[in-house]
Amino acid sequence: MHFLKDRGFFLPSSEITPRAGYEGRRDLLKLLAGGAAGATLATWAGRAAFAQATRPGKLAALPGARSAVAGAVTMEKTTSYADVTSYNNFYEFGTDKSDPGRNAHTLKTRPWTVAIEGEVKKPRVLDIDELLKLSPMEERVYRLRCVEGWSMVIPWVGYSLAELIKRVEPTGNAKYVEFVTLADAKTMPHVGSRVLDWPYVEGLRMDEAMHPLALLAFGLYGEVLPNANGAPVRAVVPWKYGFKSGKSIVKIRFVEKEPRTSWVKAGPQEYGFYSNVNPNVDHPRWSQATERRIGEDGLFQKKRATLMFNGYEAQVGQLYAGMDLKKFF
Ligand SMILES: Nc1nc2c(c(=O)[nH]1)N[C@H]1C(S)=C(S)[C@@H](COP(=O)(O)O)O[C@H]1N2
Ligand SMILES: [Mo]
Repeated sequence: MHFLKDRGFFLPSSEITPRAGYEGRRDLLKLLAGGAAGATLATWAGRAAFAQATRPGKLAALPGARSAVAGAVTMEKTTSYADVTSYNNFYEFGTDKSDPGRNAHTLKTRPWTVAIEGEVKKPRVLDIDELLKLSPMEERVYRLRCVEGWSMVIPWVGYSLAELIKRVEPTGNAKYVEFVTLADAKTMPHVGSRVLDWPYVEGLRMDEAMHPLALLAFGLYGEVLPNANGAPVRAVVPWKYGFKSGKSIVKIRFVEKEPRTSWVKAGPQEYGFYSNVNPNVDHPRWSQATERRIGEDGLFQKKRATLMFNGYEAQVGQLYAGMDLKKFF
């Protein structure tokens, strides 16, 4: 393949964590638990820290070293794998939260390619298995806050979107990045329904997309993404409402004009392009001041206060300095 000759685009193979290394980690964990941690093991563990929770063992392993990016690992308790994979929004499979978990088994995640197009010096079509090797995998434990008022804490596996962007070399005309996701009526039963304009499209301003917290995710809980969560590759933008994080991406386009995104098309008064989590800007039909953490909904459980930029203000607030966030909601 021609682009493999392109030195520096992909990781050298020595940098890719071999699967055997990951499998060995479970034995290592047992050793550590038994108090047998030695100096050699400590070095090794430092290179590949592990998820807060153990691997569910349902899908192929996808380990990631704990991210060193500022703010990338919240210490909050993670939402259970069962909740993360059965309470979803993925309208291509139905609008009920339980639909993706029940219906997304029909999604075919191989073969899969992601086309990089538009205002870039190196447009190309990347096979998913090449995209996986582009940069070392990191574990990021992010809050995800849905515009509907619920939230989760999820240990994702992936690398900064910036790693891909740097390698394709955007031109000076690239002001926005558009994510186009799969719309295949044969495998996605709800595509064709009139709830949204398909394909599902999302977008970011270039500086947002280049922020190290903007993640290209391939896995969660140390395994590849379940179909319901947007396999084989999705965006995760933790300071924005969940819908900005497009699932099952097939195209990444660099463009000059603000992309017309699916939710803005569906309801421009309700969903803006920016969609930064902002407790001070109500949705026209409900308050955004509080949220319900999935898994904590006991009868007397208090709602949580929603944080500005979903708690990532220290990291991303500067991107919006001088902008009226009521106007650019
Ligand atoms: N292609 C696609 N991506 C999507 C959606 C969708 O319907 N289709 N829903 C979004 C919404 S509204 C949310 S809250 C998150 C949910 O991600 P999760 O189900 O993995 O928690 O995915 C986002 N990405
Ligand atoms: Mo959402």
